[in-house]
Amino acid sequence: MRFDVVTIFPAMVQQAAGAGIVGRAIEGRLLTVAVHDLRDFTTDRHRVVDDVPYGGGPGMVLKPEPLFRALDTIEQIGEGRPTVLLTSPQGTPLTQPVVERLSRQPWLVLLCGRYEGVDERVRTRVDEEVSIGDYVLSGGELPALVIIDAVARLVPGVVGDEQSVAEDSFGRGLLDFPHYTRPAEIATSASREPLRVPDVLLSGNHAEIRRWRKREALARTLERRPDLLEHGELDAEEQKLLRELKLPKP
Ligand code: 4HQ
Repeated sequence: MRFDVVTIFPAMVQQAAGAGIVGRAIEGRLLTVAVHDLRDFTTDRHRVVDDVPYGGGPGMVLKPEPLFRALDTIEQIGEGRPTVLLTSPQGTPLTQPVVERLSRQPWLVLLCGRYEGVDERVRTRVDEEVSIGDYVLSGGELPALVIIDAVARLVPGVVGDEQSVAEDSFGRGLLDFPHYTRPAEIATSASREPLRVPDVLLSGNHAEIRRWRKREALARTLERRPDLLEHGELDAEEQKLLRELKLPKP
């Protein structure tokens, strides 16, 4: 899969994309991330990318022509047309189903806005606006990196353990269950109880462990994100566990 990112902070995007699991996938040629400096597509001596808004008001707007030239150049690279995304608070909220849909595209272009936003006419070249959440950032670089990270994990081979991707939180539409590692017990101060790993996880009873994890994932989801249970992709066992969790405590 290929990502092309257009930004006024190419070093920031290059740095972050080169780290961790995504960085390893780039080295392994599973992914290509090409970062383009928007200023390289200006034609004036001072490489100006922004201008004042028509109609007045505070802040600056990204000029359209450098973005159009960047897109013209990028679209020459491959055969076929890339899917062009603009990161913006007005966009489609980024959820795991949206991430899955984007991961089926072979080629994404991410336009990173800055300042108050981009000239509205740039949207004629954008296939979809994507928002990473209802808060205001100072630029689209972090959203672009979030999109790349979430999408890249679904490209076969990027995450070593395919099992972990399939079972991940949201992969199943529920919050994750609690995780523990050694030691099985941690002594704390004299007045406090030792912190123990739940016995079931040490039992070796894998059917029990699976049920416990399901119950914990459901209990957490019910407690913290009941909205996630509304769409209901629960199997029969999960529906039963959920009914039990909702019963008043005896
Ligand atoms: N931006 N999700 C870029 C965001 C944002 C978000 C603010 C995008 C500023 C210029 N993007 N503009 N939230 O806050 O995607």
